[in-house]
Amino acid sequence: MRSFFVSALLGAASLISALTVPPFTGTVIKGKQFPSLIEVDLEDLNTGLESGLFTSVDLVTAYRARIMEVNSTLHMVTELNPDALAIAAHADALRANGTLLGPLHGIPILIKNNIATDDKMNNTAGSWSLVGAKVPRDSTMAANLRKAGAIILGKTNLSQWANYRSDNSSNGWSAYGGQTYAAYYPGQDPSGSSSGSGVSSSIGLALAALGTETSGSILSPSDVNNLVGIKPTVGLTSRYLVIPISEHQDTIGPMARSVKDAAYLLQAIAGPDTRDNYTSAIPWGNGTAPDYVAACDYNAFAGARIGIARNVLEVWGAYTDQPVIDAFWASVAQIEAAGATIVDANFTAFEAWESDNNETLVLNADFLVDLANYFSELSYNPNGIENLAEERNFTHSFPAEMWPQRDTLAWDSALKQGWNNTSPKFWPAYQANLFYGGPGGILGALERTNTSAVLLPTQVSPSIPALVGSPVVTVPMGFYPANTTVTLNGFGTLVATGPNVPFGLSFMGAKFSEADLIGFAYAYEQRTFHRNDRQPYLVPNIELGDVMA
Ligand SMILES: *[C@@H]1O[C@H](CO)[C@@H](O)[C@H](O)[C@H]1NC(C)=O
Ligand SMILES: *[C@@H]1O[C@H](CO)[C@@H](O)[C@H](O)[C@H]1NC(C)=O
Ligand SMILES: *[C@@H]1O[C@H](CO)[C@@H](O)[C@H](O)[C@H]1NC(C)=O
Ligand SMILES: *[C@@H]1O[C@H](CO)[C@@H](O)[C@H](O)[C@H]1NC(C)=O
Ligand SMILES: *[C@@H]1O[C@H](CO)[C@@H](O)[C@H](O)[C@H]1NC(C)=O
Ligand SMILES: *[C@@H]1O[C@H](CO)[C@@H](O)[C@H](O)[C@H]1NC(C)=O
Ligand SMILES: *[C@@H]1O[C@H](CO)[C@@H](O)[C@H](O)[C@H]1NC(C)=O
Ligand SMILES: *[C@@H]1O[C@H](CO)[C@@H](O)[C@H](O)[C@H]1NC(C)=O
Ligand SMILES: *[C@@H]1O[C@H](CO)[C@@H](O)[C@H](O)[C@H]1NC(C)=O
Ligand SMILES: *[C@@H]1O[C@H](CO)[C@@H](O)[C@H](O)[C@H]1NC(C)=O
Ligand SMILES: *[C@@H]1O[C@H](CO)[C@@H](O)[C@H](O)[C@H]1NC(C)=O
Ligand SMILES: CC(=O)N[C@H]1CO[C@H](CO)[C@@H](O)[C@@H]1O
Repeated sequence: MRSFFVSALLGAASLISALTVPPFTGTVIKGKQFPSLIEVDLEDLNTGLESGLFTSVDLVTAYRARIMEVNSTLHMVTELNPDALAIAAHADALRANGTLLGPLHGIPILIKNNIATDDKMNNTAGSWSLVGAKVPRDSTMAANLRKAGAIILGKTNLSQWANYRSDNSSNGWSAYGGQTYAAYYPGQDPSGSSSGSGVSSSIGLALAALGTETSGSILSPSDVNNLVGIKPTVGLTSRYLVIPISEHQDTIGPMARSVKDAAYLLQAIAGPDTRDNYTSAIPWGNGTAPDYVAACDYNAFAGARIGIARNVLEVWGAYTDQPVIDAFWASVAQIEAAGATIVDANFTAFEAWESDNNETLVLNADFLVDLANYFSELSYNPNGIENLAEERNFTHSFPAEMWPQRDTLAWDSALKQGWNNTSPKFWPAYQANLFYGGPGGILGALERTNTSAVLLPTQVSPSIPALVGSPVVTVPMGFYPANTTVTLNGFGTLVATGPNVPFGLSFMGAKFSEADLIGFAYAYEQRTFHRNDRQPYLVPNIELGDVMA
């Protein structure tokens, strides 16, 4: 099985190298040229909507058709919102009479299938146990999107339970949604756990998507799907009615094709929420929030001090491929040329952290409590599951959950641990995390070196900021070259690295410094535009012009 798969992929490799990449020709609408939906940004869409070139109904129709074109190959969307066309028609009616709810008015957005909506869509985290479950109201993320005028187009596939179930599963696989694949190489590992959000945003199946992150689940799929991903500070975006892993590490953020689009989305979803008291840490409270869109500044590097976690690069260099390292140092040179002062900003406790296991203790302890809390919020709970032990029983006895081929070792370990985040054992474990992420990690590095951001290749950036809930923004930095040897994931079913697979650059900052990070990410993106260096092997053909005939 494994060797058959590999040889099928080697055939695909010659296909890739033979690919001469055509520039996207876009579409003609009412005699006017309009960019392809894989290239449009929010401002393009708003120009088209405002000038009457097309409507939000046309947008929903086009995006749905594009989803149908590639869904049977990539499995990136688990359900479409049956009300999307009606919501779009309402947005069009509001626009026609001069009511605009904001820059996202009438714009289709996909959300990960762990962010609940009080509508006809399921919220499952990819598990059959939650199919049919109901929530008493929208999650705050969904409510904020709707308040901003966005159309929730559908739900994206994910690594089941946001990758907190198995030790031997594959990224982007869920029992309910099947196996998601990325679009830059046949059979490509989409990474996870916001896998479907990454694939969908990358090939233009919506303007952009929301993902969630505990450690890497926005950053890593943004990395391999050629996207900008913002992992916000824990507490900047409310987790209310988002299926949790850990209250100390979970956060929700945008995955988009440009920094500015990601900034528009962050503006719409960020802010305090009485239903998630971690949001009371937002330093500006209910006062004036930063303007993330205005933070997009071509000159952001002028006079900035930017750090490099050089010791992390050295320790993890062995696991990071040469094309990534080369692109990283080329990027550092460009950032310096753009006016930044570059200094070492080492994570002094990094090597000690590598052999520490307190993060697992904290996540296990949080998951036991936070998952039970989520179940208790449901207004309809189809299988009456109230806690992790019962969820594990369901999963072991429901054949479509594919147990034991896909194990439940993460849960076995949490249940075996036997204590949760109300135990006195929790505090020292959490304090250890705060040390490795704080004084010994990113926060200490920023403070000691008086820098505004620290750089790392995104492949190695998520772990340390995850420990303290600090923000990271990733931007496309390059692609593996055509002669890259194909390697498979641990499960043996997906292409982990191979020709044409994208990778990104991370800007890591202090808590609630998203506006600064967005500025740097924009200044880097506008100088490099690496997103456009290569194209996916699979792109839907249907454009707005095709659905408007
Ligand atoms: C995706 O494709 C499958 C198989 O072609 C189909 O059954 C399913 O309805 C599609 N899902 C969506 C959301 O379009
Ligand atoms: C605009 O249309 C919407 C939806 O039909 C309606 O609720 C609203 O009252 C209208 N506003 C104005 C100013 O006409
Ligand atoms: C939600 O799940 C139910 C039960 O399987 C299904 O009938 C329904 O179509 C799903 N909703 C959507 C929007 O796919
Ligand atoms: C936050 O809310 C949780 C339950 O929702 C509660 O256990 C905790 O004590 C609260 N923390 C603060 C600081 O209010
Ligand atoms: C924001 O306003 C809400 C309700 O008005 C209040 O409960 C909350 O404490 C305020 N949060 C902050 C950080 O000021
Ligand atoms: C950072 O770490 C690297 C690798 O261990 C080392 O060579 C360098 O001197 C360190 N920089 C500072 C400022 O400590
Ligand atoms: C957690 O951190 C403490 C303090 O640094 C350390 O003694 C302990 O060995 C760590 N536990 C694990 C499981 O790594
Ligand atoms: C957490 O641990 C406490 C103390 O052992 C226990 O009473 C409580 O039921 C546990 N909570 C959950 C959700 O398991
Ligand atoms: C799990 O299933 C076993 C065997 O069917 C049963 O004995 C046990 O009580 C169940 N545990 C929970 C928490 O439901
Ligand atoms: C996954 O692990 C379980 C045991 O934990 C094992 O039964 C199963 O065969 C493994 N699956 C694969 C594909 O290796
Ligand atoms: C790929 O080609 C580059 C030169 O274009 C070369 O430096 C590199 O070693 C080659 N890599 C492999 C894996 O053959
Ligand atoms: C809803 C949906 O798109 N489901 C698809 C998920 O992927 C599996 C294959 O892995 C398909 O069979 C489903 O149709």
